[in-house]
Amino acid sequence: QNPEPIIIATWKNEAGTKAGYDKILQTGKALDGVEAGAWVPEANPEETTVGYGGYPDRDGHVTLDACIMDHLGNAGSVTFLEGIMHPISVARAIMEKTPHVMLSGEGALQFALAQGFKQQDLLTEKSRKAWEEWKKVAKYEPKVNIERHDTIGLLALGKAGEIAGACSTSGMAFKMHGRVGDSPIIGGAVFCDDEVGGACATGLGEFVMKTLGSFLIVEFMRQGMTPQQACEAAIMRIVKRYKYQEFQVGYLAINKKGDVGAYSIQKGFSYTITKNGKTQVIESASYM
Ligand code: SD4
Repeated sequence: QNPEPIIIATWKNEAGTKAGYDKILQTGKALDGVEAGAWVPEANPEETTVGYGGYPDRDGHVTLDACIMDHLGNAGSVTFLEGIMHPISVARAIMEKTPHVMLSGEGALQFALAQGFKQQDLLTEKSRKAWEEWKKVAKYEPKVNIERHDTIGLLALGKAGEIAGACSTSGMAFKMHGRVGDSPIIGGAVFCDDEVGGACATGLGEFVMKTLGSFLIVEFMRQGMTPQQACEAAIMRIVKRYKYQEFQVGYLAINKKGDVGAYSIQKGFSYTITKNGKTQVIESASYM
């Protein structure tokens, strides 16, 4: 058991992990922490990969994917959602208030509105301009670290040592309309099991989906690997099979003792950790 809360997030997300950590201090719950952590980039118009201000798809729509999972194995997920600033909270509401795990598109929006979420335009002037600029050549090229992959994936241990995980994104910039990535896939971008620990993912979602990375990492930890070894083994699954030179995937994992692992294909992946009241951004090791 780990009575001292810990929260980690993909990339440089100090404001997110701090907000999540403070929330865990208040309510005790890891689930509240990962949700509060995701709210920060979701509401930040400067953050072009998550929520409000996210880059649109090639047709100019900001479409959001998110998921959340708790220590009891409950999960909620939302895909292809438009016009709602906090998809993570819609995912949580799906988990807590419906018999389903995943709602998508128009149906997800109707559910969110019925739950009292407010609809708003999420395309900022800055992101609209970036899209206009992109349209001149209109080439979908998800280049490594160049587009600032910074989908937020979060894992936390709450005051009872219980685990939770979450992920929120606007997906790959200028993707096809209707494209859904790994971020709402339970077992893809997020998985946790309170007997073992949790994992989360960022990067080019297609490869996380094809290898079901977060589930794989948790199962590797169950078999005895450390979080670091498990992240490395999951990256090797991708490296062995695909043209890994052309894209980035990064994984984070935590076990019930609070040991953390991080590994990516390319250099340039980092993660943020808040524990004992202190926040640090740490450069991940990488395959390349
Ligand atoms: C996706 N995994 O939609 C997301 C993108 C991402 O930082 O992680 N960006 O494929």
